[in-house]
Amino acid sequence: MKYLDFVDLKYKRRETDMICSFEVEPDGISLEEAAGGVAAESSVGTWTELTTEKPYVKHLAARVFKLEGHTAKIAYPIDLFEPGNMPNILSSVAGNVFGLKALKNLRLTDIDIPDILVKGFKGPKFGIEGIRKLLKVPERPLVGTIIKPKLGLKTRDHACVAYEAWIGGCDIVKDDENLSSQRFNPFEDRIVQTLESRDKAESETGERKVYMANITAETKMMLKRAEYVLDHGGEYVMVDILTCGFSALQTLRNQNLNLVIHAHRAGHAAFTKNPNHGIAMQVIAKIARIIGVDQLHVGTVVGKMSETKQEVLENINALKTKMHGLKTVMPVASGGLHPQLVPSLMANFGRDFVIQAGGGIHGHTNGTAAGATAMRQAVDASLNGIALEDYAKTHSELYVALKLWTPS
Ligand code: CAP
Ligand code: MG
Repeated sequence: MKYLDFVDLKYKRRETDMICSFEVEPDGISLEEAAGGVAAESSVGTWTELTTEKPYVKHLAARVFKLEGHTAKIAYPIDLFEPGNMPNILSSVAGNVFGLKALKNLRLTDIDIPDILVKGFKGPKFGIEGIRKLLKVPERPLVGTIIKPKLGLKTRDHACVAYEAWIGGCDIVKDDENLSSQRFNPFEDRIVQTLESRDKAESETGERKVYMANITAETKMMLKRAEYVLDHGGEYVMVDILTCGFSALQTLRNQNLNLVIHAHRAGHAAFTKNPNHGIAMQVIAKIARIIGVDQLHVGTVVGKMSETKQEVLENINALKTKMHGLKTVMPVASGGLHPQLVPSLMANFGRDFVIQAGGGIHGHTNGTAAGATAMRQAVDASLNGIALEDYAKTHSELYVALKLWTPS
């Protein structure tokens, strides 16, 4: 089969087909041939016709069934894939194709995995509903912080900063994406001491508090650390899902541990940021949901990272839209956030999300606890439709935060 043999604009997609949308920018060949090339190289074909081809292979060929502008929709017959094996699926549809010389740029913008394949994965264990039940926070956005500085704090100091954040009003405290078990803050000591801080903060505030321990490591070690968190009364783990890889994430989820999985996406922008090439974040979001994370970073629109409003709304939609009976995933807004941004965050996210701030809490002039309180005050004001400036007149922590971070 030649590249053009993989183009069939009369093809009627089947319910069991996987459907991928690509933005295709050819280099020196026609758009149709380039789109056919993507279908070929991501299914059964290669750059030339094969003498080894058997007629029974043809039914496995992916088909370009729609070509509008530079958007190609490709249908992949289900038998191309091994059920329950996400790396295998991605090695086809998100594998070699990005490197073809015949393509100037190629971007996988969306993926629709059929019910029969989704059933091979666990999906989220808790989802938005389960997390709200666990934290006993029925409605408002959750407030979280990342321990800062990212690295370097000794275990004792880490646990103290966590305590301050919880006492000030944070629901969630998490490790930063690059903290694992370095000499200055070994994993097991950190778990014990930080969960002690959590318990103390819970008994003093009467609020449920959670700690998202970063278990990112070699897979066996990651499972051991997840068990350690569970054995010491932890309820959440966090994983850098892209640097760990979907295989490791699947292994963790398939243990079916009674732990909420928070997914950090460190490294995503290497292939999600360039609007003409790579993989759109909403594709990653759907994959992570199908495998079974409970929370995922989706961008902020207003913070320090570069995602557009449209991209962030697409990411949120990928986590919350109806999808083959899967639970929803809690979107996480993080990156350069501070109290002044809460109203615009809620305008884009609604109430079902986590507002996660590191610098925007630990950078507060009066310290971490005041920073956390200011963030809660901003949420309370926004929930009640009160302008932050007005609320700040009677809430000093918020007043200080607005002074500090409101652009002049
Ligand atoms: C935020 C953060 C998060 C990023 C991740 C950081 O800290 O801890 O890792 O938000 O990006 O290390 O930058 P600040 P994204 O609150 O101090 O900015 O959420 O876009 O994946
Ligand atoms: Mg971070």
